[in-house]
Amino acid sequence: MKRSVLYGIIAALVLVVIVLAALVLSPDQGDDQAAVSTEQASEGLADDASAVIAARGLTPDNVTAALKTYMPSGQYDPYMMFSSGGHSGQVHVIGIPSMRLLRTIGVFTPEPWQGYGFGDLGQAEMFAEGDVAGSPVTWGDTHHPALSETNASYDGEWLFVNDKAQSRIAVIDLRDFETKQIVKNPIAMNDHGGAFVTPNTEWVIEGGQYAAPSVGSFADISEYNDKWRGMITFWKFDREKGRIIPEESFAMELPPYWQDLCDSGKLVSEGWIFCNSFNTERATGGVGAVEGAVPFESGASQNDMDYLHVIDLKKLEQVAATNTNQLNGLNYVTMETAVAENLLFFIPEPKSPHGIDIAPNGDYMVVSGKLDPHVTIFSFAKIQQAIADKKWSPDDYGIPVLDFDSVLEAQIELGLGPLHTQFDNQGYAYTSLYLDSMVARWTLGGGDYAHASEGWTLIDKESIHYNVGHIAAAEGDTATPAGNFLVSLNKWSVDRFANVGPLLPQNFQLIDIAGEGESLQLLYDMPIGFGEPHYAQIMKTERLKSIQVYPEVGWDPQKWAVNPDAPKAGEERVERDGNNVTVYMTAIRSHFTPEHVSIKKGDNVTWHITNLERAVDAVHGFAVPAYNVNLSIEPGESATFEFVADKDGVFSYYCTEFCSALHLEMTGYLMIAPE
Ligand code: CUK
Ligand code: CUA
Repeated sequence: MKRSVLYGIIAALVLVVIVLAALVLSPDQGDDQAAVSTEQASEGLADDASAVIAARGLTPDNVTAALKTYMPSGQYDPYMMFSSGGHSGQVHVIGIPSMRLLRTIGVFTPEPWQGYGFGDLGQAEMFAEGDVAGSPVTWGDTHHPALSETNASYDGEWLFVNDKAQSRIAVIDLRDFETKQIVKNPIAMNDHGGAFVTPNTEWVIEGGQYAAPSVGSFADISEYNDKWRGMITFWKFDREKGRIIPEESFAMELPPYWQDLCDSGKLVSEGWIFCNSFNTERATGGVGAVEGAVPFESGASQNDMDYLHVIDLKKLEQVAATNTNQLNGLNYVTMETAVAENLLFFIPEPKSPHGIDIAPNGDYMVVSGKLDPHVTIFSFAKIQQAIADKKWSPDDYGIPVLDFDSVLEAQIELGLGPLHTQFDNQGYAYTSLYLDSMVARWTLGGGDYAHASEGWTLIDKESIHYNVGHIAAAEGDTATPAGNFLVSLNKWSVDRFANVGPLLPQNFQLIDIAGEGESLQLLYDMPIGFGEPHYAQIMKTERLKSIQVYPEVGWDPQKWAVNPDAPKAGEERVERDGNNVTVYMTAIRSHFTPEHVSIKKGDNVTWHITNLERAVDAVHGFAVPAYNVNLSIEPGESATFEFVADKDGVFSYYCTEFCSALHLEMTGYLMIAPE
């Protein structure tokens, strides 16, 4: 084909996609320019666009993908993805479909730009609540962010995330995108099946991972079966207070299988909780000649079936309410009680499974068996029937194991290494295939789903770069999936981006899932050079109700109220009471008041700063060298830090945000005289 003919075809295609894009990218947000009409698009644009396409050597698919992801300057993404940051300990907020990084939220790890964890007293107290066995720990391994839900749909208010490394749960406030609470689980050292929420966020679920004796206790590994335990914890969330209430929370003792991911039932299955497990072999590891045993990787992969844990949370809540047994101060329901009260059932599930995901109507439970090429679908109605019929036999701990065949709905062979499943608004499900490096689309073959008449059928497989872990579809784990987009969260990224050294970025790949049938299209690669995200949730941006300026001057974001000690304009001062010095400082463009703070070595210093600004954007930072103080004080916020003046000298404090033309002048001297 002649080049000119080819360009003509491409130009025609461009026109088609421009029209499509004008429909897809609704111009209703943040922009007062009217969208161009089809005729306007065709005039003038075609020649320029085809020249660019030719110069860059783009294919028609490339051009379509570019137009579907491009957000013109000033337009907002219709979706926001909240991604875990793995062992960066943070959460990252990314616009969809543009894949623009909007915000990093400091969670378990101090984050300097947000002045998070560098002196602020409220934050220091919060971090201290998350101390592990009495030791401060300044990192975490975030795996599963969970947006708060109302009636099994996201409500845009709160975000929870777990720390796998230390068994902690953090509460993030989506009014200001700041972490407000870190809770350490007193009975477990690590977790994995968290955070997940119940459909109205009454409970934040934290499932265990590697069985162990409870925190602070020791039992030899030879006593694994009797003294080591798994766990699941239900943290009570108080929406009014915006906090988890440990005193109203409880845990349930589980056999020392390795519990994995969990999910909450919803709609018909509301009140039931489902968690995978692996290592039901109870392998205790030990490699080769040195330790004389079978390593975990093979020891924990012997059984063809592991156990899906099915928990009757409604009943468990009632039992926990009158339960007097405690472990390390946490209300602890034993396995004995669980068996006696029929709180816990197992279902055999193939094979060393990873993800458990509940279909949008709550009627089907989808298990991905890492070492099995199928997804296995259980029916909630059949589970209820099997429980009513007592179709079970006990495991070694007396827990009833339901009969596999009587609860099975379907199995679909998808490919190698199925891990996680998401759903859309068209009656399709999507499963990541780690070993195949693909995302499979299949039909929900029962219930009221749109493709039920086609049965449980594999429809399409889209190749992704490789090593996909989780996938996240827009609102794809709620009762109201949005469809449109899915992100494949791939591990590492060999050959995909310019070399930045031996530690490779991860790779998020955006996939268009809006069409039907075999229409999946890969749109965009986003390198993630700041952690290894595991799961992410994608929410409609319009659900957010976040603020831009704190409600009143002197605001304490931690307490969500005005701090009575917050310095006020005109009342700035330095007070001394013996060795105790209190600084009352304000910040407004472009000065701190006072600009001189003169104290003595050995003083105990409490320092309050209020940002008096009411304008959106007018953030000031505050940094003091040598004392490891670094704050971000957003409009209206008041912050406090404390230190002992153990070094004399002159320390220039300054504003770290480029806040005005005279930002460099926004400084002052802390003068600490020798004793
Ligand atoms: S896990 Cu990492 S890919 Cu922690 Cu949810 Cu599956
Ligand atoms: Cu305030 Cu720079």
